This record gives sequence, structure tokens and C-alpha cells, in this order.
Amino acid sequence: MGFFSIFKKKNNDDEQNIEEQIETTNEGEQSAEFEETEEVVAEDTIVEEVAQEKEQSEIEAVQEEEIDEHAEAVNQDYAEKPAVRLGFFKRLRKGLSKTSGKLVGGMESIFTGKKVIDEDLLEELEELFITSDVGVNTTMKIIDQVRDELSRKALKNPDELKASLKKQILDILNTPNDLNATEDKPYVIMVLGVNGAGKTTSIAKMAKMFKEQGLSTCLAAGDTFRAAAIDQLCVWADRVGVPVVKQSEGSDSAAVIFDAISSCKSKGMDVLIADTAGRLQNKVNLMKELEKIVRVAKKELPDAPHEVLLVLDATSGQNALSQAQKFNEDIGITGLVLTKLDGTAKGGAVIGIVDELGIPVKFIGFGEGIDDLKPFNANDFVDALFDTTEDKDS
Ligand SMILES: Nc1nc2c(ncn2[C@@H]2O[C@H](COP(=O)(O)OP(=O)(O)OP(=O)(O)O)[C@@H](O)[C@H]2O)c(=O)[nH]1
Ligand SMILES: [Mg+2]
Repeated sequence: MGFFSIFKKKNNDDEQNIEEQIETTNEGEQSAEFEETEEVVAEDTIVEEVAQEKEQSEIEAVQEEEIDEHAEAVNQDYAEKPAVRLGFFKRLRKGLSKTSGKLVGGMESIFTGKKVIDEDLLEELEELFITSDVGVNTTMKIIDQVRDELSRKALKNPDELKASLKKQILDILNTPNDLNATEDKPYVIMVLGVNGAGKTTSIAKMAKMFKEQGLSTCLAAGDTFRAAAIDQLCVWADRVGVPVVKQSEGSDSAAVIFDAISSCKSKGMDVLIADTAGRLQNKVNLMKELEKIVRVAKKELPDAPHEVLLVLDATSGQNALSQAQKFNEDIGITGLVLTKLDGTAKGGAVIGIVDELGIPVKFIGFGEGIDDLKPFNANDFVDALFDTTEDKDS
């Protein structure tokens, strides 16, 4: 199944059954949860209030002429940025050049002039992997595997060692990462991460991709902390030509997302991508807010969110691993979006994160352009990483 094949096939009868199930589950859930805590009562109030006050929030339909105008402006923008015209692989390679220079360039300088693989060489490699943010545990695992291959006489020279390291990295990263399929509409993607990780811009980039796949896509302005955050999402939505569901600054993020799901359901929209406010993983109350968003979303669509994507800034290196661990423990993450690979030599961190947490990378961001986010493909990534030829700027 392809990356964007998010909908399972179903027939009309199934659809009706699902509608009925949603209703019964909602009723069942509500009555069971009423007995639990005051907080849950408050959540049910949100559900009711939002249902009653649906008119207050707006879906901003972008006028067709406006979309054309924006498309023209955006296209002109791209024309002025030669890098954007490069083919996908070249752009990926250029974006990864710092990480590639550090990790694979580093390997090549360790191997230069060496004919045999000795203990000194292995120690240098180990140090290189650790200083490239691969992480101690994953580095140990990789070097142990090398020692094992050496003892089996499976590696004779540094060239074979380089090929073995490339294969090990590919094996770690090559986990199934298609988007989770569902029968529900809308397909709800909730986007989380620390401040400035790249959530809002990645949402815009994803929305463009979904739209190009022919899927009707809507955004939810769930970052209600700052008016500027809502405006930022609206500007992007306008540029991409997708509607956005929003409420005023300071409103309950869970209510905005609940409302957005309900609007998308009634309009039969395919995909809803929800922005959330940036938060540090060690702030308990903020993490509880995210848990609440998930619980409230389920009241409108029991399997929502179908994807919970954690956006990680690759420049944060090993700190990204601890962020991913904590968000996963508290909320449950279905996939990672690794951004800003273009600005850092610390992209090796992704190897340790995927290895230690077993959470797949679903998208990578390697530039500020709207097309600089792609579904993650381990083969392309590793090929680009290990390609250290000089013509990256051409
Ligand atoms: N170079 C580069 N910059 C990026 C990439 N992704 C995002 N950015 C930039 O990172 C900055 C922050 O991005 P936002 O999308 O606003 O981040 P956010 O997580 O929504 O931030 P908050 O809402 O403040 O928590 C912006 O200047 C983006 O252009 C990327 O892949 N490469
Ligand atoms: Mg944001």
C-alpha cells in the first residue's frame, strides 16, 4: 500500500454500521466517564458547548482567485530560489550534506591510507558515531556487529567495512512507515513538538502534499496560546489553498480540534491536520493538555487521531531522543517528522532515535521551501547520506 493510501475500502453498509458504532461508543464512553473525575465532566461540557456553538467557529474557505494569486506569488518565489528546482534526490543530498560530511566524510578520513581494520580504527569509528549524535547504545550495537563480522572474517578491508556500516544504518532506518490506514473520514493527524521545532510549517508542507494527492484537506488551529500562531497557520492555509478551523486566542485547544473534526465529518473532508502549541516535554500540565485533546477528539471520532506525529528539530541532536521518549511515554507517538536536516551536522541522531524507540520517521524536512518536506524513504536517505561526491550545489 502506498504512503498516501490512508483509506481502507468500505461499502455503504459498513459506513452506516460505523456511524452507529460511533454513536453508541460516544454514549457508552460518556456515561462511563461521567462517574470518573470532575475533569471529564468538564470535557463533556466542551463537547456539548462546541456542538451548540458551532457557528462561532469558522471554516475559512479560500476564494479561488485568491488561491490563484497566492499560487502565482509562491511559484514566483520558487523561481527565485534555484535550489528548489533541483530534483528531489539532489535536494535531499544537498540538505543532508552537513550530516553526511560529519558522519560519512568522517568515516572516509578514518579509512584513508588504512589497509587493515584494527582496534584503533574501531575506536576512532566509535568516537565518530558518538560525536555524530548517533547515541551511545546504537553506536555500541553497530560496532559490536562490526566486531562480530570481523571475527567471522566477513570483512577484509575498510571498503567492505564502509559497505557494512551503510547496510546496518539502512536496516535500522528501514522500518514500515506508511501512514496508518483507516475507514474514518476525516483522517486526523495531530502534530506535536517543542517550541520552534517546525510544527506549523511542516503542517503546511503536508497539507500541500495531501492536496496534490487529490485529498480534501483542512487544518485546525489548535495552537491557541498566541494569536500570532493562529494567524501564521491561516497564512499558510491561504497559500496552500486549504480551509482552516479556528477560534480566538486563548480558547480551549481540545474544543477547536473537536469542532474541526465535526466540521470535516459534516463536509466529508478527507484529511484534518491539527496544530498544537509548542511545549517542553517536562512540563506536566502542558503534557496533560495534549492527553485531553486526544480524549476529546475520540468523543467525536473514536479512532482519532489516526496519526500522532512528533516534530523533532534535527539540530537538537541527542536532546531529540529524550523529547521523543517523553512524548511517547505520555501521549503515544505514531511517527516522527524530522525537520531542519539542512541546517545541521547532527542528523545522525535519527539513527539512534529510530533504533532505541522503534518509532518510524514518516516525514523529513530539509529546507524552508514548501516542497522541502517529503515522506521518509530509508533507501533514499541512506544513499544521500553516503553520497559524498562534490557536486551537491549543482
Ligand atoms: N532550514 C529549515 N528551517 C525549517 C525547517 N522546518 C521549519 N523550519 C523553520 O523553523 C522555524 C520554526 O518553524 P515553525 O513551523 O513556526 O515551528 P513551530 O514548531 O510551529 O513553532 P511554535 O509554534 O513556536 O512552537 C521557521 O522559521 C521555519 O521556517 C526545515 O526543514 N529546514
Ligand atoms: Mg507553530
